[in-house]
Amino acid sequence: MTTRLGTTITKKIMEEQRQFPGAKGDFSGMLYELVVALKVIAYEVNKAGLMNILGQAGTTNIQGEIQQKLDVFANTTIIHKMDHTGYLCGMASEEVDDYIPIPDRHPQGGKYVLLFDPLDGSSNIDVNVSIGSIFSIFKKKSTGPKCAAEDFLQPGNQMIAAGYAVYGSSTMFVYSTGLGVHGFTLDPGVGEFILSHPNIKSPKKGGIYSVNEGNRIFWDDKTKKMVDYFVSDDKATGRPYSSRYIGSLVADFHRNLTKGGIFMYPPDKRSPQGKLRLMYEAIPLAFIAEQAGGQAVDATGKRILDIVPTALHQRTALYIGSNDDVETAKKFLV
Ligand code: P6P
Repeated sequence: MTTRLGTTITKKIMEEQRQFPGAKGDFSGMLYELVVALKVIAYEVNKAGLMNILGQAGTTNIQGEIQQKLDVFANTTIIHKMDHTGYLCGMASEEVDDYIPIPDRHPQGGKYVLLFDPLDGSSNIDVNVSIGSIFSIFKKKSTGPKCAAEDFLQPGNQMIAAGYAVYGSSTMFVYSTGLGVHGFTLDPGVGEFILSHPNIKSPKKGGIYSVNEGNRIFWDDKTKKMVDYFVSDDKATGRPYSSRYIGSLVADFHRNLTKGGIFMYPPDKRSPQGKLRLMYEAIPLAFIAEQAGGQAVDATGKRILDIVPTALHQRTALYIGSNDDVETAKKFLV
């Protein structure tokens, strides 16, 4: 519905559902539930400083990373919100070793799988810097009521929807079902996401580059030359670019999505495969970037959405953002 508030996310999801002939509302219902889970996480994140929910949880995740209390909270919130909806046959989380089947006590036979990073940018949680949640949604491919590994290891070009929440100066929800990228801002007074950034398109060429320069000594020469290009003096091509790096992928990505620019996480001596995770970081953001007119490639210049995954938590290098800036980066990769 459109009220004095503007277009609610419910209205936008329904509008989009009508563009999919034969849609019965399962996907829409699933997205509604996911949005509620993200609102709960936003509420906790925004008052974290006032509660005993900051700091470390005293556990580590599959990645070997020390879990923050909010990491565990966000992960549990999404799992418990989504596992009994009947829409999913399984889930996969950055925080959990293997995929998460739907418990037998809950409705079975869901048509979708959900993969997510429940709280990305954990190192920034306790210092009040923007963090986010990222998700990918695929259609179940395997036969039978339960999901199988093949349902989770699909290339991004099979994805049906992706998005993220960014918990910053305001809470935003950005998603795409393949019909463009739409951004919603949470009205905390009403508790509803209102359409604030319809049909986001990234500038074809930006003026920002985002990379952790502290890793320079671990880079190969191609990477050093690429980054040096963006900071060389050449007015005709708008260089030097400005450096902006928050250390929260969602926040860095969201800024570049709207303002234009390129985010790079190259492979290096410490992370030869790259640091970021393919299934629930690179692929969903690549889907969004392409829907907004940008692109995303790995260290070989290959389209992220065409990578055929072989492992749930596999990592990748990532060069993502404005079309022309990623095109420039590709020239240094080959
Ligand atoms: P570095 C956060 O831990 C994260 O996974 C992404 O959100 C972020 O882009 C990246 O790692 C930052 O890594 O090595 O620059 O601290």
